[in-house]
Amino acid sequence: SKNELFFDYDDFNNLTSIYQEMDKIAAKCIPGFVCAVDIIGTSVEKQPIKRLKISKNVANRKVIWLDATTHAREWLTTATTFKIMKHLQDKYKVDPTVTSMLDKYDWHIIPVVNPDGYIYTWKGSRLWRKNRSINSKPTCPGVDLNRNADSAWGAVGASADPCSETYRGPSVASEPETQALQKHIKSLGSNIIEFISLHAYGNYWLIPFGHLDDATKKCYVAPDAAETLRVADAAANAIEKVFNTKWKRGPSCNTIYPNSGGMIDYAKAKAGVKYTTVPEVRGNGFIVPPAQIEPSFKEIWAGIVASIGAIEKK
Ligand code: ING
Ligand code: ZN
Repeated sequence: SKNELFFDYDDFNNLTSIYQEMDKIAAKCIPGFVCAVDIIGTSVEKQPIKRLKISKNVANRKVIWLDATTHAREWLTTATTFKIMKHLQDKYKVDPTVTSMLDKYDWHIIPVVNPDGYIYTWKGSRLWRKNRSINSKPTCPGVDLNRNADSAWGAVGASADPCSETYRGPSVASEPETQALQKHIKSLGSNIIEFISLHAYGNYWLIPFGHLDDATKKCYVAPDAAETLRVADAAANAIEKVFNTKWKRGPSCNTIYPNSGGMIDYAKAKAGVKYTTVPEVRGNGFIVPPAQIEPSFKEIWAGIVASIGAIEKK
């Protein structure tokens, strides 16, 4: 957007505009709901990590967790969360699906998990992925925040080299951004009906796990793998119908590549969240035209609605 304080839902926006728009959404909360923007943690460079909560303020209500831009360059994911926030706000008591998604669940939305990285991409390094921490090689800053979490940390598909794009960090959950997310995920625990962490790109609905089985050295298969795949299938099939596209689905380990220290694996293995997912939004690159924002919203919304429907029908 041209004016730095003007928020455009059909364009990409800088962090200042994003945080201002979250406050605006909270200020005109949906009637009957309580909205809050909370700072759930502080980044390496002291930026707040902000979460919009749309709730009924009833203890132990189930929560839909939605986050984006763990990786700085994945701008379409943040834009998609804003379309979802606006849809919730504009269509309550207008669209029956929106009404039920709000009447049944609180929403916790973190549009930018990695504010330092996001700011850096706006300063010209458009393809930056990691956060901005200074490590043992000062010429190579940044930790991959999706390799730093406390789940199989330091194993396959993550690097010990600070210069790598998938640097795992000096120790497990070393980064303040990781710590902030883990703390809030853990405190909600099984109250989270579905943990959704948007990434870009490639049309995937990914579920745990990323790591290998110690004994077989093949991709680890969770005891409830068939059930979580049933839900991923429901999501991916619903998305495919929106624009007649193909979406792959399945455990990250064998659907894209083996990995460790991922946040969806932490949420499932360490915080007791049964259904966790990384949808990889549409596109074939990180730099996409703003015209992709609305179709991405339509797809991800369809996936969320279908996955929640499948979870409810268990
Ligand atoms: N993809 C994810 C990444 O961190 C992923 C894939 C999903 C990893 C789930 C771990 C767990 O590499 C992108 N595009 O970042
Ligand atoms: Zn990513």
